Amino acid sequence: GYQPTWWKEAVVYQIYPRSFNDSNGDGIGDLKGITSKLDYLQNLGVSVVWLSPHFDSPNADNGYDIRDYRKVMAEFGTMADFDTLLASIKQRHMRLIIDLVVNHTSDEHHWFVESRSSKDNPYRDYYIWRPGKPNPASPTGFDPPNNYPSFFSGSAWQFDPTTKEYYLHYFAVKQPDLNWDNPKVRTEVFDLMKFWLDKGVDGFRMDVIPLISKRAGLRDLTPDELQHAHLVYANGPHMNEYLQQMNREVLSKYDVMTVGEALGISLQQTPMLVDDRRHELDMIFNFDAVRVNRDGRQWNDWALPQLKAIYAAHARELDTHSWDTVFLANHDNPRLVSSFGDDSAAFRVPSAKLLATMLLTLRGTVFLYQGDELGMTNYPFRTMADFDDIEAKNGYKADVLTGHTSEEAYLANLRHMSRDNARTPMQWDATSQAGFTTGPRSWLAVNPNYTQINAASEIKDRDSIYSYTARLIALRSKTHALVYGDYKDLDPENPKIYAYTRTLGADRYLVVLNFGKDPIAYTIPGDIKPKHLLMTNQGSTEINISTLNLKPWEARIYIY
Ligand code: TEU
Ligand code: CA
Repeated sequence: GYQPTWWKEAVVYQIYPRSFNDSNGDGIGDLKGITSKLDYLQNLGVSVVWLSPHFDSPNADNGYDIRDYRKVMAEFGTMADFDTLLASIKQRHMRLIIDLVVNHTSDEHHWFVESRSSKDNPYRDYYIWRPGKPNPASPTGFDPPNNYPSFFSGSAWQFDPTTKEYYLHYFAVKQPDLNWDNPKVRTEVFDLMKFWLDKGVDGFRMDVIPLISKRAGLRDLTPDELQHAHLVYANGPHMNEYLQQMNREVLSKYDVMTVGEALGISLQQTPMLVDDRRHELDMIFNFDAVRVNRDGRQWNDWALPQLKAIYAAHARELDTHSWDTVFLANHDNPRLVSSFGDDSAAFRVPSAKLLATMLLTLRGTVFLYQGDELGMTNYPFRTMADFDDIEAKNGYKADVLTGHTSEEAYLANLRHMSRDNARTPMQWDATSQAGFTTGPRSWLAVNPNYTQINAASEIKDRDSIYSYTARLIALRSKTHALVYGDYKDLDPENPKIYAYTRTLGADRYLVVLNFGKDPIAYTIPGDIKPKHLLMTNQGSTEINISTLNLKPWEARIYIY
């Protein structure tokens, strides 16, 4: 049996507000801009919007560095604009979840301003301060307390001259980590969560939530651990205890959904966060699939059986008590069609549709990223000046300026991997700046392919990626078998075809995906006879046969 639940059936659409729609011509997307596009989202058929951070921030990391959790970022508008957005979403019977970024704050948050001012300040213990190791040869007189690396290059420790101690920052220097072992910090976080829940938001996406509990003693990492520090940073000794307290004191009092961004958590560990008998989170994002094409920071070729093996592991490790998520893109990853499909002129449209078919027929709550419903692509970056992202810029200093990597190699990798690929403005129409802004420029350059790839032309075209995605969402939304049904991979080793079934009682669905540019005559394993063709991205009509003549990047959904 299964328990129908709104958030299990949800199709979530992620909005990166800076890049979605600019209402006042300053080149920066804003809340009013989002509100004016809600019909677009409703017509697409998504049921939940996830808004990346909209809080007051100096934008060292585009809002993932929060200065005031109860204030709207001035560039995005006012609290009244937020209230209007929320009310307008609810009016359309959709829901809104917001980003909860509480592993760290901005260094401009007043807690940190106080904390760094003296060792006996009441906020000192809100953050993680340690004395350095004395070293007369170092300019400050000290070395960092341990060898922890930051995700954004260099040490995870920053020396602060006022008190001559170091503070911990897993991400940017301007993102000091909160000390969750301090009960006052937990109370502050729970209070700010209630502030937004009482306004009516429907839940949270929780940024790097497995990192909140730090290892006792903060010992040095071994050379091996240094290769994957996130595995040590995640899943600390009190993580589950703090999440249970959060659930007890806050989440359990509201009808909301939670999804943790689970950096460093393996599929095997996933039930430790999401098993519904534990009362922690509803679901998490596991990175195995979205990062099958990289090794650390390096872009890597990937093969279809690897991806299938990951989805098989999802099915194996998550039982009926642990709900899953399905996603292959977000604001931290390159564009869906460029990474997992083929963004060449010949195959961009069918491969984007194939990927949408896969995402919307796998098991778990589906998360779509803005622009992927149009088949937006990676950006043709030429020089370092084209990038905005702190990760790309810090990496350049750490890798290229030190001579470890050549500029060409670094740029070539960034073209595949850079987070800015996904952050270029939404392509609304073929007018200047893609209709994103009425101003002369946008904060990050618009992809020059906007004259071909844009919402205005796709909305009116029944064969567009947008229209096809809308039909898929409608199908999934009314089909419990595609949400709750069992998943079975029919042909795990096949290097080109991904064929699987989703079944719930008597309802039986077959999905066949040709992952590549070769046409293939494919014989369906077992004695599955496709009876009724529900969706195809290539206009085929074949039914009642066991060998399918698949065109390049063809996707089909059958009832059998
Ligand atoms: O991301 C954390 C994360 O795990 C990454 O995808 C991260 O971007 C990458 O590992 C860096 O190498 C979250 C947010 O989604 C991201 O935008 C923020 O930059 C980060 O946390 C810090 O808040
Ligand atoms: Ca604006």
